[in-house]
Amino acid sequence: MTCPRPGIPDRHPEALPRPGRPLVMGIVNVTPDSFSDGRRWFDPARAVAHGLALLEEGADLVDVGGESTRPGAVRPPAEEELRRVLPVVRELAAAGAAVSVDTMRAEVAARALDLGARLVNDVSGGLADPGMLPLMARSAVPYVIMHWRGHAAGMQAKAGYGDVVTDVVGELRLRIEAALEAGVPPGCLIVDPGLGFAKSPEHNWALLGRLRAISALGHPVLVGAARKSFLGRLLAHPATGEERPVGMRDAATAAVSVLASAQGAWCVRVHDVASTLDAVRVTARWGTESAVPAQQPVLL
Ligand code: PMM
Repeated sequence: MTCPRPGIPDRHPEALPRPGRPLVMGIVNVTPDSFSDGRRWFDPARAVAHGLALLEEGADLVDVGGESTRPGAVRPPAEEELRRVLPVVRELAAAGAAVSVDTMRAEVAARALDLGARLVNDVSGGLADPGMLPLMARSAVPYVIMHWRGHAAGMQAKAGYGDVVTDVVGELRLRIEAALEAGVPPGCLIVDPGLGFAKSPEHNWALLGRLRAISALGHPVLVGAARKSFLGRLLAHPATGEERPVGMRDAATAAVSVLASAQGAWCVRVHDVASTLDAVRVTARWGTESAVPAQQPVLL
């Protein structure tokens, strides 16, 4: 399957990287309130410097977002999201980076694409903004559809499932169908189980353990486990029960990256690029049958 962005053939430098191993997407949160790095990169100049540092570490893509999706977060107005994200996308794209924009808003996605973003990462899978799927149909760029049940403010109350894997696969299938109906080319679609989004730690572990059920949807899979609280809980202090602090979850994140890669993930989205890049390189060299993803989307 290909994702035909007009005028950009497969091997064009603007196409996404294709390193023969799972891609590593570095996170640049231009937010005052993200759980893992809120406020650290809120200033645009610092966000750009951080994005460049991630590229230096070897990130294949940098994912720029201006809205925190931590449970309970309040949405910024669209103007504010644009103000946060656009200067950072512009500078990183101008520096030659493969930039992904993490947004649920069609207007933000459209403006970021105009400035050179190459991928749209929509955690709502097209549910938050009715303009998103038509935009993706017109733009024909790689588009991440994540499993989502509602905005951060009330999402944890929606974490009720029969069998979480069956339910998530079924709901992702509906979003794929909606995207195809809107005219998004099938080769542009990437799917993501949405770890932590209306999910308990048990739900996240079940989804990771059966990741192949997500790849069976027939699209490349992106996994975003980095530093999330289910890892903090797993690694809680044995005596006090206190969650492992956010900044001390990168080894566990790299372990998830290894196992997700071995199950055929196309891309892992992480804060600490260096550790995960080493980990996926080892996995690819190990030669597990799927450490080189079977499904390569898109322009690649
Ligand atoms: N998680 C967060 C934000 N964006 N995008 C995708 N595709 N998948 C995710 O799991 C995901 C995401 C929240 O994590 P952060 O605050 O560390 O960015």
